[in-house]
Amino acid sequence: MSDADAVLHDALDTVVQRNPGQVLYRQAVHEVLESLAPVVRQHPEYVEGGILKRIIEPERVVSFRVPWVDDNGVVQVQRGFRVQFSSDLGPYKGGLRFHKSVTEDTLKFLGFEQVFKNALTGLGLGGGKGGSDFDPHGKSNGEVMRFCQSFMAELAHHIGADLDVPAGDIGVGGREIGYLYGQYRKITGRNEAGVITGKGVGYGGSWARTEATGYGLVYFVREMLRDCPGLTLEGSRVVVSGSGNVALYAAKKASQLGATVVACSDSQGYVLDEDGLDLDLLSEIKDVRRERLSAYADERGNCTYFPGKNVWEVECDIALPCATQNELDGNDARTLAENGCRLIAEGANMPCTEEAIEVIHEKGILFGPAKAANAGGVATSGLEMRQNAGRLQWDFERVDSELDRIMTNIHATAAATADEYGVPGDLIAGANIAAFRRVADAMLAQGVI
Ligand code: NDP
Ligand code: 2IT
Repeated sequence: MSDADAVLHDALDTVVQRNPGQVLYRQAVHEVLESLAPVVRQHPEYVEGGILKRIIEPERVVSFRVPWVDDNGVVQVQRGFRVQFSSDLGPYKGGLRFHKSVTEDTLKFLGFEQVFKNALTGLGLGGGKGGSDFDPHGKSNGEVMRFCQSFMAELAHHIGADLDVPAGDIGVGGREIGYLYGQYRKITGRNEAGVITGKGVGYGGSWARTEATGYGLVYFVREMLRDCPGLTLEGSRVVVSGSGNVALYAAKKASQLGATVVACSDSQGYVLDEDGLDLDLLSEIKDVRRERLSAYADERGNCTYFPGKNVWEVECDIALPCATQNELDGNDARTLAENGCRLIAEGANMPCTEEAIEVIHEKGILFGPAKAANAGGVATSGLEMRQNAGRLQWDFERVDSELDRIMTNIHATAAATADEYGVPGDLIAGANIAAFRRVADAMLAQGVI
């Protein structure tokens, strides 16, 4: 084993020893470290500066009790967390996830990914993530509000516009951000708009933040397709998984650019609509009425709902996993390849398992990794922070064109870095190495702190 390999092996071993049972965190670290051998070989200063030992340990993990009262007057208790992973490039930055499956492991994996994703945006953003095992499904607005207020009663002590800036993720959209920000203002007595992003455009939010992750994903796909002769978005057949924020706006942008988006899913099943999904109806059902996807099929007619089935069985040219981690495994990747899929880009964080990624490589499918492909959401959050700091608001077109520029640049950087380190076309390695170098150089410059 070379020295570089030994250092990387030791770092992964430390993660395994120190974090028993944290399988998602281990998977996320493994994927990054696997890419870094060429860069560690060329740059002994990273080993001498202890960078690999330092980046695998979050700066701080805050864990707290979140008591709230449900509509029946019963006291409920949830767990809340904020993982402040790295502040080397700027304030900790990353979303909040409310989902029943959330544990410290989930948020450490997401926080670790966020550090590298944020580095790729080129903005001054550190990395963090937070959330709770609260399940918003089926809760009334009043219950969601009381939960958010209790969550913020503790979180407020740990965040700030120059310290740590949360945003949304699974289960946290515009409604929750509004309640969270309102409670922050109440607690601090201040209008500190830059403390949280994803706010409504009427009270300090940025135009295009709602659309940004999905739109950015499709801008990234457009760039990838320059290396895919014979396939363009125009005329392609696309499948997305999920039907939340990322899935909906990825589908909208893909169909604006001429694709037919034939299927999407939720945790209960998927819908296949050969004419192309009616995205206004989908948005009304999921975003406004907060109903299940099965309601879409009931109202739309002439399409089929498959309860309990896996959306990756649907034939497509382009697959966009936009739901959750490890939702696309090795068998799904084989099915997609057999059905002629030529490009997979990750809208969700770590949606493809390690085995899926191996199959995708073997089969020669183009692959856009999450840290690069879904960075448009946090990049636009960075633009929201910038607008808040300047006490101004840009129009939709300006934010959208900045987003497009950033996504185009991330693709170019990942592709050029892959070439430079001898793995042309490997956007996973290109993105991981480019992001690592930016964070590592900032750490070296600032000393061992
Ligand atoms: P939403 O809560 O808006 O939507 C999540 C969607 O994924 C829902 O359709 C949900 O179905 C489905 N889903 C969630 N968990 C599971 C599960 N365990 N199994 C199957 N389906 C599931 O979240 P977002 O769209 O914001 O986030 C989706 C993904 O994108 C996440 O991985 C997130 O980390 C990532 N992401 C989000 C960004 C953002 O700006 N929002 C930015 C970058 C990445 P159901 O309602 O049935 O649970
Ligand atoms: O995973 C992500 O990048 C997000 N959920 C968005 C984070 C943000 O701060 O906008």
